[in-house]
Amino acid sequence: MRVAMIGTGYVGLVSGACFADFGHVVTCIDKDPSKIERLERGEIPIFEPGLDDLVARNVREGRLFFTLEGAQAIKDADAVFIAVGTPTRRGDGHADLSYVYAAAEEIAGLIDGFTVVVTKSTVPVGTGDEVEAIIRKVRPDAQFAVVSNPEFLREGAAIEDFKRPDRVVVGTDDERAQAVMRDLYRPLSLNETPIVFTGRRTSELIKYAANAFLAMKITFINEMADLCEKVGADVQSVAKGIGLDKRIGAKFLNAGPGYGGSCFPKDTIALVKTAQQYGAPTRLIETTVEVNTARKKAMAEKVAEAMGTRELTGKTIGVLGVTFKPNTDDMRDAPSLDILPALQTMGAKVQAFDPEGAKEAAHMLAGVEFKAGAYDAAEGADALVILTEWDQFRALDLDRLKSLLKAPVVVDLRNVYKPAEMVRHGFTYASIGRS
Ligand code: UPG
Repeated sequence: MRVAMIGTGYVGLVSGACFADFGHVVTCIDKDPSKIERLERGEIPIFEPGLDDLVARNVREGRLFFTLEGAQAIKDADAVFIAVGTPTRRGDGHADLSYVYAAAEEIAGLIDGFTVVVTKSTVPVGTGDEVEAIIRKVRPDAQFAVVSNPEFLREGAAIEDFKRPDRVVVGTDDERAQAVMRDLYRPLSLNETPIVFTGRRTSELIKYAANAFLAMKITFINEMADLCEKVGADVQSVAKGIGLDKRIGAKFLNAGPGYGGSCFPKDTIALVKTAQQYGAPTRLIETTVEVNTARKKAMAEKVAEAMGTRELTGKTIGVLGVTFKPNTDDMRDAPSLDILPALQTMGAKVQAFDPEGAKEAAHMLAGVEFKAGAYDAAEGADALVILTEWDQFRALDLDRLKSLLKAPVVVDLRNVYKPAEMVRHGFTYASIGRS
């Protein structure tokens, strides 16, 4: 199969490389010349484990191409994927679809022979109808079908999620398009991955419903954690105790500083807006958004509380991890973007270390001093905050850490360490939902 992938952001690049690895011939198209130049040189613009090798191998073996000029690839393609950004629109919280519609216009003038146009981008219900209308208007005679095929890729584990997904969702009633989609994902039939064929609008909604449900699940356990702290219970045991019930499931029950990232914050807000627009408000998700926003701010208070003061002037706080999760350099909607400025507003000086995110974070976190390693971030600090659970923070030399800190206060917002162990090492230790 020949695939054209419009957009070489996170989703486009991972999907393009994985489809090439499935044996298809994939051309990734982007309007940003510097990005295409870098990709052609084999440089990957994002940090995603395994992606550099996957891209290099498929380029070498002649299945993966990058170009600024996508016209020929779109003409030749059996399937053209739209994998462009759908950021929150300034002012009203709806998803900004201008890049999706621009891609549809571009495709419209080029498709040749029966072509499946696939929206991979996360798009509100009804966007597929609009994409179809745009193409139909330009080319009333064109043979094409617009399909919704949402991605469920976690950053940091995206290749695994693409190649071994729990399911693939394909939204189209067109049988020819269904056959093309089945062929594209054929390697997954080996491990019997279910492909859920459904209507296009349903598929578009599945994506938002999935992310909103996961965001709600995290927010639920975060509220349980707060309650645990008050009543002297342990949130990790609560999570285990409920998660073993298969109706609930064990995943996404890690309490923390609030969810962040490129998807949950934007998609929950967009779903709330769509639901309001259609007169069917999703109150649970509205509350989830509110609770999560407040939580990120409350984390700065938690740090101050652990330090036993509200006045942080003259205090230095060391921070480990600023990206929204480990194994990524992505800073989009990272909790650090709320928590660190709040600490600074309270008067603190912040020094931080992140294994991959420092470069990106440096210009988003004004006044934060980035250090070369975890121990450097701890040195001379009045408290150390663990904000992102990178593996390398899981086995720190606690005695060394204690000797470097000015005051032995550790605020572990990811429950990386065991309270008893930290107390044994002489730390004042605060974590999430554990006494
Ligand atoms: N998080 C928690 N506790 C948990 C699990 C996650 O606090 O138990 C936080 C995590 O720290 C992060 C956020 O939730 O801030 C999102 O994490 P995760 O879902 O692992 O990362 P994403 O890469 O944002 O992936 C989500 C969906 C994925 C979807 C993608 C884009 O998991 O299926 O494709 O968003 O829509």
